Amino acid sequence: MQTVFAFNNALVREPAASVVQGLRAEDRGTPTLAGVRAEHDAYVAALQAEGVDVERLPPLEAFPDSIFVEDPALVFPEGAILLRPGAASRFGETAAIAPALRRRFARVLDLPPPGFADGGDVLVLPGRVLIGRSARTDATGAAALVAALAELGRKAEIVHTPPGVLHFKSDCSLLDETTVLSTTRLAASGIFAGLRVLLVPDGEEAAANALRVNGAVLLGTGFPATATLLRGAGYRVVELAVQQVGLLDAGLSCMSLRWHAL
Ligand code: CIR
Repeated sequence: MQTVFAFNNALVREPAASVVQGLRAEDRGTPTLAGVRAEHDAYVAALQAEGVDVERLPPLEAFPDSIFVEDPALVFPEGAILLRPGAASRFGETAAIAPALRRRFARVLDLPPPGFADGGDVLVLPGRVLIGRSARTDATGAAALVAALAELGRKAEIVHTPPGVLHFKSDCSLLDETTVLSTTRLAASGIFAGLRVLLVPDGEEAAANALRVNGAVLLGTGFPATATLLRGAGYRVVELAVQQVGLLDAGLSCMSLRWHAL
Protein backbone atom coordinates (compact mmCIF):
# COMPACT_ATOMS: atom_id res chain seq x y z
CA MET A 1 0.00 0.00 0.00
CA GLN A 2 1.22 3.45 -0.81
CA THR A 3 1.50 5.56 2.33
CA VAL A 4 0.66 9.24 2.61
CA PHE A 5 4.18 10.12 3.70
CA ALA A 6 6.22 8.21 1.10
CA PHE A 7 7.59 10.94 -1.13
CA ASN A 8 10.03 10.70 -4.00
CA ASN A 9 9.46 14.17 -5.48
CA ALA A 10 9.15 17.71 -4.15
CA LEU A 11 8.96 21.25 -5.49
CA VAL A 12 10.39 24.15 -3.55
CA ARG A 13 10.88 27.80 -4.46
CA GLU A 14 14.03 29.72 -3.64
CA PRO A 15 13.43 32.68 -1.31
CA ALA A 16 13.41 36.08 -3.05
CA ALA A 17 15.08 39.12 -1.43
CA SER A 18 11.52 40.33 -0.75
CA VAL A 19 10.94 37.38 1.63
CA VAL A 20 11.86 39.65 4.54
CA GLN A 21 8.60 41.53 3.84
CA GLY A 22 6.55 38.36 4.07
CA LEU A 23 3.20 38.40 5.85
CA ARG A 24 3.05 37.95 9.61
CA ALA A 25 0.15 38.21 12.02
CA GLU A 26 2.30 39.82 14.67
CA ASP A 27 5.65 41.55 14.30
CA ARG A 28 8.19 39.57 16.33
CA GLY A 29 11.13 40.88 14.28
CA THR A 30 12.18 40.76 10.66
CA PRO A 31 14.08 37.74 9.31
CA THR A 32 17.23 38.24 7.27
CA LEU A 33 17.53 37.01 3.71
CA ALA A 34 20.70 35.08 4.61
CA GLY A 35 18.92 33.50 7.58
CA VAL A 36 15.91 32.39 5.53
CA ARG A 37 18.19 31.07 2.79
CA ALA A 38 20.20 29.04 5.30
CA GLU A 39 17.04 27.47 6.76
CA HIS A 40 15.67 26.79 3.28
CA ASP A 41 18.93 25.20 2.09
CA ALA A 42 19.07 22.94 5.16
CA TYR A 43 15.44 21.96 4.58
CA VAL A 44 16.12 21.01 0.95
CA ALA A 45 19.17 19.02 2.04
CA ALA A 46 17.06 17.18 4.64
CA LEU A 47 14.46 16.23 2.00
CA GLN A 48 17.23 15.00 -0.29
CA ALA A 49 18.80 13.01 2.55
CA GLU A 50 15.46 11.19 2.89
CA GLY A 51 15.60 10.21 -0.78
CA VAL A 52 13.38 12.95 -2.24
CA ASP A 53 14.20 14.40 -5.66
CA VAL A 54 13.80 18.17 -5.13
CA GLU A 55 13.18 20.65 -7.96
CA ARG A 56 14.07 24.23 -6.99
CA LEU A 57 11.93 26.87 -8.69
CA PRO A 58 13.40 30.36 -9.20
CA PRO A 59 12.67 33.17 -6.71
CA LEU A 60 9.74 35.51 -7.32
CA GLU A 61 10.47 39.05 -6.12
CA ALA A 62 6.85 40.15 -6.60
CA PHE A 63 5.64 37.53 -4.12
CA PRO A 64 7.47 37.72 -0.76
CA ASP A 65 5.69 34.62 0.59
CA SER A 66 6.16 32.51 -2.54
CA ILE A 67 8.79 30.35 -0.76
CA PHE A 68 5.79 28.80 1.03
CA VAL A 69 4.77 26.71 -1.99
CA GLU A 70 2.44 24.52 0.03
CA ASP A 71 -0.27 27.20 0.00
CA PRO A 72 -1.13 27.78 -3.70
CA ALA A 73 -1.52 24.10 -4.68
CA LEU A 74 -2.16 20.54 -3.56
CA VAL A 75 -0.40 17.55 -5.08
CA PHE A 76 -1.19 13.84 -5.07
CA PRO A 77 0.19 10.92 -7.06
CA GLU A 78 -2.98 11.11 -9.18
CA GLY A 79 -2.89 14.83 -9.93
CA ALA A 80 -2.63 18.40 -8.66
CA ILE A 81 -5.16 21.07 -7.66
CA LEU A 82 -4.40 24.76 -8.17
CA LEU A 83 -5.81 26.65 -5.19
CA ARG A 84 -6.94 30.24 -4.55
CA PRO A 85 -4.84 31.58 -1.63
CA GLY A 86 -6.84 33.64 0.84
CA ALA A 87 -4.28 36.44 1.33
CA ALA A 88 -4.56 39.09 -1.41
CA SER A 89 -0.77 39.48 -1.70
CA ARG A 90 -0.44 35.72 -2.35
CA PHE A 91 -3.23 35.23 -4.85
CA GLY A 92 -0.91 35.49 -7.89
CA GLU A 93 1.31 32.67 -6.61
CA THR A 94 -1.06 30.13 -8.14
CA ALA A 95 -0.50 31.33 -11.72
CA ALA A 96 3.23 31.43 -10.99
CA ILE A 97 3.42 27.79 -9.87
CA ALA A 98 0.95 26.43 -12.44
CA PRO A 99 3.49 25.84 -15.27
CA ALA A 100 5.72 23.72 -13.01
CA LEU A 101 2.74 21.61 -11.98
CA ARG A 102 1.45 21.22 -15.54
CA ARG A 103 4.91 19.98 -16.48
CA ARG A 104 4.92 17.40 -13.69
CA PHE A 105 1.27 16.24 -13.56
CA ALA A 106 -0.95 14.95 -16.35
CA ARG A 107 -4.02 16.04 -14.43
CA VAL A 108 -4.21 19.56 -12.97
CA LEU A 109 -7.55 20.81 -11.64
CA ASP A 110 -8.45 24.42 -10.81
CA LEU A 111 -10.30 25.40 -7.66
CA PRO A 112 -13.24 27.33 -9.11
CA PRO A 113 -14.02 30.88 -7.88
CA PRO A 114 -15.27 32.64 -5.79
CA GLY A 115 -13.99 30.90 -2.62
CA PHE A 116 -10.48 30.74 -1.21
CA ALA A 117 -8.39 27.86 0.11
CA ASP A 118 -4.74 27.57 1.21
CA GLY A 119 -2.82 24.29 1.11
CA GLY A 120 -1.64 24.95 4.67
CA ASP A 121 -5.21 24.19 5.74
CA VAL A 122 -5.20 20.72 4.22
CA LEU A 123 -4.07 17.61 6.09
CA VAL A 124 -3.92 14.43 4.03
CA LEU A 125 -4.68 11.32 6.07
CA PRO A 126 -4.92 7.76 4.81
CA GLY A 127 -8.35 7.47 3.18
CA ARG A 128 -9.49 11.06 3.82
CA VAL A 129 -8.44 14.66 3.65
CA LEU A 130 -9.18 17.22 6.37
CA ILE A 131 -9.78 20.82 5.26
CA GLY A 132 -9.59 23.38 8.05
CA ARG A 133 -11.63 26.52 7.67
CA SER A 134 -9.49 29.47 8.69
CA ALA A 135 -8.90 33.15 7.98
CA ARG A 136 -7.47 31.95 4.63
CA THR A 137 -9.85 29.11 3.72
CA ASP A 138 -13.49 30.13 3.63
CA ALA A 139 -16.63 27.99 3.53
CA THR A 140 -17.05 28.41 -0.24
CA GLY A 141 -13.42 27.53 -0.96
CA ALA A 142 -13.54 24.55 1.37
CA ALA A 143 -16.71 23.23 -0.30
CA ALA A 144 -15.20 23.70 -3.77
CA LEU A 145 -12.12 21.85 -2.59
CA VAL A 146 -14.20 18.91 -1.36
CA ALA A 147 -15.62 18.67 -4.90
CA ALA A 148 -12.20 18.95 -6.56
CA LEU A 149 -10.78 16.26 -4.27
CA ALA A 150 -13.74 14.02 -5.13
CA GLU A 151 -12.77 14.37 -8.81
CA LEU A 152 -9.40 12.91 -7.85
CA GLY A 153 -11.14 10.14 -5.94
CA ARG A 154 -10.38 11.55 -2.47
CA LYS A 155 -12.91 11.90 0.36
CA ALA A 156 -12.69 15.13 2.34
CA GLU A 157 -14.18 16.63 5.49
CA ILE A 158 -14.38 20.26 6.49
CA VAL A 159 -13.21 21.04 10.02
CA HIS A 160 -12.27 24.16 11.99
CA THR A 161 -8.93 25.77 12.72
CA PRO A 162 -8.66 27.24 16.24
CA PRO A 163 -9.12 31.04 16.34
CA GLY A 164 -5.85 32.95 15.98
CA VAL A 165 -4.06 30.01 14.32
CA LEU A 166 -2.93 30.85 10.78
CA HIS A 167 -3.42 27.47 9.14
CA PHE A 168 -4.95 24.16 10.19
CA LYS A 169 -1.56 22.50 9.77
CA SER A 170 0.14 25.16 11.90
CA ASP A 171 -1.31 23.06 14.73
CA CYS A 172 -1.01 19.47 13.56
CA SER A 173 0.87 17.02 11.37
CA LEU A 174 0.72 13.39 10.41
CA LEU A 175 3.30 11.12 12.09
CA ASP A 176 2.29 7.79 10.58
CA GLU A 177 -0.78 6.04 9.14
CA THR A 178 -2.62 6.11 12.46
CA THR A 179 -0.95 8.87 14.47
CA VAL A 180 -1.06 12.66 14.43
CA LEU A 181 0.91 15.25 16.36
CA SER A 182 -1.42 18.01 17.52
CA THR A 183 -1.71 20.96 19.85
CA THR A 184 -4.11 20.44 22.72
CA ARG A 185 -6.32 23.32 21.50
CA LEU A 186 -6.85 21.63 18.11
CA ALA A 187 -7.24 18.07 19.37
CA ALA A 188 -9.82 19.30 21.92
CA SER A 189 -12.34 19.62 19.08
CA GLY A 190 -12.38 15.82 18.74
CA ILE A 191 -11.57 15.87 15.01
CA PHE A 192 -8.92 13.20 15.38
CA ALA A 193 -11.26 10.60 16.89
CA GLY A 194 -10.12 7.15 15.79
CA LEU A 195 -6.49 8.21 15.46
CA ARG A 196 -3.73 8.09 18.03
CA VAL A 197 -2.91 11.67 19.02
CA LEU A 198 0.42 12.77 20.47
CA LEU A 199 -0.08 16.15 22.14
CA VAL A 200 2.59 18.81 21.76
CA PRO A 201 3.83 19.74 25.25
CA ASP A 202 2.59 23.13 26.54
CA GLY A 203 4.66 26.06 25.38
CA GLU A 204 5.90 24.26 22.26
CA GLU A 205 2.77 24.73 20.11
CA ALA A 206 4.80 25.77 17.04
CA ALA A 207 6.37 22.28 17.02
CA ALA A 208 3.06 20.85 15.76
CA ASN A 209 3.95 21.82 12.19
CA ALA A 210 6.28 18.85 11.84
CA LEU A 211 6.71 16.90 8.62
CA ARG A 212 6.86 13.14 8.17
CA VAL A 213 8.98 12.33 5.12
CA ASN A 214 9.65 8.67 4.42
CA GLY A 215 11.42 7.30 7.52
CA ALA A 216 11.98 10.61 9.29
CA VAL A 217 9.97 13.20 11.17
CA LEU A 218 11.33 16.67 10.45
CA LEU A 219 10.88 18.87 13.51
CA GLY A 220 11.82 22.47 14.24
CA THR A 221 14.74 23.07 16.58
CA GLY A 222 14.00 24.64 19.95
CA PHE A 223 11.25 22.20 20.93
CA PRO A 224 13.13 19.82 23.26
CA ALA A 225 10.08 18.37 24.99
CA THR A 226 8.43 17.53 21.66
CA ALA A 227 11.67 15.98 20.35
CA THR A 228 11.87 13.79 23.46
CA LEU A 229 8.22 12.81 23.12
CA LEU A 230 8.64 11.80 19.48
CA ARG A 231 11.91 9.93 20.04
CA GLY A 232 10.35 8.15 22.99
CA ALA A 233 7.50 7.06 20.71
CA GLY A 234 10.05 5.51 18.34
CA TYR A 235 10.27 8.12 15.57
CA ARG A 236 13.54 9.10 13.92
CA VAL A 237 13.56 12.86 14.42
CA VAL A 238 15.60 15.25 12.28
CA GLU A 239 15.69 18.74 13.77
CA LEU A 240 15.84 21.75 11.46
CA ALA A 241 16.10 25.45 12.33
CA VAL A 242 12.87 27.35 11.65
CA GLN A 243 13.42 30.52 13.71
CA GLN A 244 13.71 32.77 10.64
CA VAL A 245 10.72 31.43 8.72
CA GLY A 246 8.92 31.26 12.06
CA LEU A 247 8.98 35.07 12.14
CA LEU A 248 6.79 34.82 9.02
CA ASP A 249 4.39 32.37 10.73
CA ALA A 250 5.78 29.49 8.67
CA GLY A 251 7.16 26.07 9.53
CA LEU A 252 8.31 22.88 7.90
CA SER A 253 5.32 21.74 5.85
CA CYS A 254 4.92 25.14 4.12
CA MET A 255 8.21 25.06 2.22
CA SER A 256 7.54 22.19 -0.16
CA LEU A 257 4.95 20.40 -2.25
CA ARG A 258 5.62 16.69 -1.89
CA TRP A 259 4.30 13.67 -3.72
CA HIS A 260 5.01 10.12 -4.72
CA ALA A 261 5.39 9.93 -8.49
CA LEU A 262 4.21 6.54 -9.68
C1 CIR B 1 1.61 33.72 5.16
O1 CIR B 1 1.15 34.41 6.07
O2 CIR B 1 0.92 33.34 4.22
C2 CIR B 1 3.09 33.35 5.21
N1 CIR B 1 3.82 34.40 5.85
C3 CIR B 1 3.29 32.05 5.93
C4 CIR B 1 2.68 30.88 5.24
C5 CIR B 1 2.88 29.61 5.96
N2 CIR B 1 2.32 28.52 5.23
C6 CIR B 1 1.78 27.44 5.78
O3 CIR B 1 1.67 27.36 7.01
N3 CIR B 1 1.35 26.51 4.97
